[in-house]
Amino acid sequence: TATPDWAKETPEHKAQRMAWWRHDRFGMFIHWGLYAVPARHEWVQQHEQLSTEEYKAKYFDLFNPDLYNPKEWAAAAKQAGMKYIVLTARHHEGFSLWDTKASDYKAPNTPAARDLIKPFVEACREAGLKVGFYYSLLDWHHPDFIVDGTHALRNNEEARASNSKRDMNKYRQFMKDQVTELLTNYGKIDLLFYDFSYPGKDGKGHEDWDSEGLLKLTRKLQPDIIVNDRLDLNDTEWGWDYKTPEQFMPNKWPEVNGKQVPWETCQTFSGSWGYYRDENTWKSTNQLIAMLIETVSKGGNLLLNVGPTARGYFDDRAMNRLEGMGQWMKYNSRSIYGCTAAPEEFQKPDNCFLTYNPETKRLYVHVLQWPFKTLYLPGYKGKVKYAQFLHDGSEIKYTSRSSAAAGAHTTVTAGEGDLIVDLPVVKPNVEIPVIE
Ligand code: H79
Repeated sequence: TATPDWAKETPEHKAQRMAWWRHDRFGMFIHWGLYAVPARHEWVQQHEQLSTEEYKAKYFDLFNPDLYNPKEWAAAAKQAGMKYIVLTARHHEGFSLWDTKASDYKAPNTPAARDLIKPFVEACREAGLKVGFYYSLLDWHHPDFIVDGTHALRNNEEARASNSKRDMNKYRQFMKDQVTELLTNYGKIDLLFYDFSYPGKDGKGHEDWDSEGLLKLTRKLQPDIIVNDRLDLNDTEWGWDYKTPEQFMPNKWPEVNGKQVPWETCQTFSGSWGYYRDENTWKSTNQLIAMLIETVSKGGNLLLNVGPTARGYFDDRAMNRLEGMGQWMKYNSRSIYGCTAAPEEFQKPDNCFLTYNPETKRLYVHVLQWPFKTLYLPGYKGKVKYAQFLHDGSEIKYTSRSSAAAGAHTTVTAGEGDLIVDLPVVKPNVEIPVIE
């Protein structure tokens, strides 16, 4: 597909637009909507086959986030070391968190009785965080959205029969009206996460959304905005800024046409995105820190999700993990911000992830499993000037095979080019120690 004129930009402008995102590496996703009330998955309307009338009758008047304080959200994100927040302005259920003119199905008409996006944006800015919106391409509420394989009423014959009266032209205009509001009324917006395309039989893709029109509008209203890859324009260079593996860790830096591309994995604490009270599959703080490190070690960003409760706060399971990550980041974020995959000449030691800061030329060895006294750095001889623990800046001694005193009681098994690092027997009191 040829690049349309409106999408043409210099590589310099693109690099400039993406600079903060490449540097920051760690953001917060927030999934919040009516589904926080039933508290059993953000797809509950679809899972339980509810019509939008039934769903609205149950939950719309119960949406009363009396403890909503976006300053607390921003503080929690900032404390965790996150640098940007992406909030679901509207998810698949079709409920808008802001005072949209395009729909009555919105927060101001619930007991919340106000635009919930405005104070969110203000709180983020005040905390120095970048602001992004998630915007669903699906809408199970809109009367013109053609019922398909993802729809809450996908198995309902009556609903399917209504498709002849549904007009996707109107739905496309509705999306443009809403995106215009979001990108006009809240100042500078740094990122837009469109979700998602599923082209094919009983699905929808770029023609159904008018993805090109949406993207054109997005870039016109916010020329420096960063846009994800879910508009089904994936075969083009201009149709997206970064790839978005969902709850998935690639085995290496993802490539498109043989070229490594910007990417961000979005991940959850427990599996679902919306607040799910009874889900018992929460990842540990240690796993989450390792996930962040692994992501950066492969050149990517981590967008880690919180599902706030119906009353508007982050529950203690979420807070606990955010605090744990923040504790680690407080002492170790130098191995995350501005970092990326290590140059290929540095091989990953056993049970470690590597990150690298190309500006300072510092290499970071994240030791996931504490070894007994010795860590071997394969082929690092001559490439290291000094080694220290990142968390306390204390020196770490190392030798190479030729300089190691091979007494009768030791058998040195390192290779010629390896470095042999002397670690303390007791693991330092930090979740995942980092050698700088
Ligand atoms: O917002 C969060 C999720 O609710 C949303 N994206 C994240 C960020 C999301 N959940 N699932 N998906 C996106 C992909 C869903 C795919 C499927 Fe299907 C829906 C598999 C089966 C039903 C669509 C229809 C694709 C295949 C058939």
